[in-house]
Amino acid sequence: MAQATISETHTRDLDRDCTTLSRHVLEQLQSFGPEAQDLSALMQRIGLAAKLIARRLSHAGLVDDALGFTGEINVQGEAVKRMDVYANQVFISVFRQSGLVCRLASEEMEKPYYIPENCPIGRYTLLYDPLDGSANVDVDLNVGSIFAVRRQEFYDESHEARDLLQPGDRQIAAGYVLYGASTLLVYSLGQGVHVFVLDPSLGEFVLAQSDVQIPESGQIYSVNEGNFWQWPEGYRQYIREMHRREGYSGRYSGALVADFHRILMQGGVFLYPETVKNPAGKLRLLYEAAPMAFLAEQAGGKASDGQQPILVRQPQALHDRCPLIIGSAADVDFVEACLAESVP
Ligand code: AFP
Repeated sequence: MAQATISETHTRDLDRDCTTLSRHVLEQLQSFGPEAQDLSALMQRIGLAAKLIARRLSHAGLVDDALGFTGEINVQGEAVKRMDVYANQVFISVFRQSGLVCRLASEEMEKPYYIPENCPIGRYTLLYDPLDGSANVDVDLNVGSIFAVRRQEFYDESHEARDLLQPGDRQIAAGYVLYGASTLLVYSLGQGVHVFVLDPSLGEFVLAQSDVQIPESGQIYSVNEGNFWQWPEGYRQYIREMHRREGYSGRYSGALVADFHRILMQGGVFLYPETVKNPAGKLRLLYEAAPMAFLAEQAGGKASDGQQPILVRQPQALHDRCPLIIGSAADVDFVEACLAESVP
């Protein structure tokens, strides 16, 4: 086989290092038009938010006021962590004076946050979970950020974000950041799923894998089995079946981003069923389930609430919750079949 010349090797390495988020968006959209420029700049800002959050997480144990709770309760009725507040504020700060996003909606804010100076030209809304799995922060385990981008239809606050109450198939981009052994950013513009790794020496997210496909099936199931007796019977039947099969492993970290990333790479299924405590499910539709469902479908997988695909589920309110079954197509089908069988 012919050896690559030194100059060919340099060109290949440099090309790889230069495939940053902003360049990748332009390549994907094959355009330098205004929409492509906006989305490219928007992804770059999300990358900046991710770097700021990763930086703080990397030495949180040494920073006063980085760990623990604030003493407040958020709109979801959950105790707010200091890192939740910081991460939420990071997204607001990076989008100020950007001209890109007029409105931000997050798990941590009861109502959408308007950035008036951006509104005359900012045509998008960013929905996000700033720090998914934040209970993991204090024990130095994986956490993530989840985001989705939608086109904005109304530009004043009196409409109360009614345009956001539309199914997830209206998302134009979605992704997540995984703060793990390395910091990863995974995103899709509706043209496949692509993985970027933060190269600390460059301070840039660099393309590591493009067009990731979820395996058709896998041997991992990811669920909080502590809730077993709170689930509908169909989920219990599915888990009993997994216990009987050889080669299957349960893996659960308490952070959707981390658990989904494993499934994306290795196949299998993540489940968060409805429970007695959370009869509508625990995960938030608009900024957790829908962005992940967008990615799953783009990677050839599936995402369901047990009755219908997540991407067609109609939200009734900004902070709606839903059950989530997501991952390899064959595994999601099998969970749905167990649910259908158990219906009296
Ligand atoms: P936060 O986003 O409030 O940190 O919640 C994390 C999460 O929504 C999701 O990432 C996990 O999969 C799930 O909750 C864990 O919940 P349990 O602790 O009930 O298993």
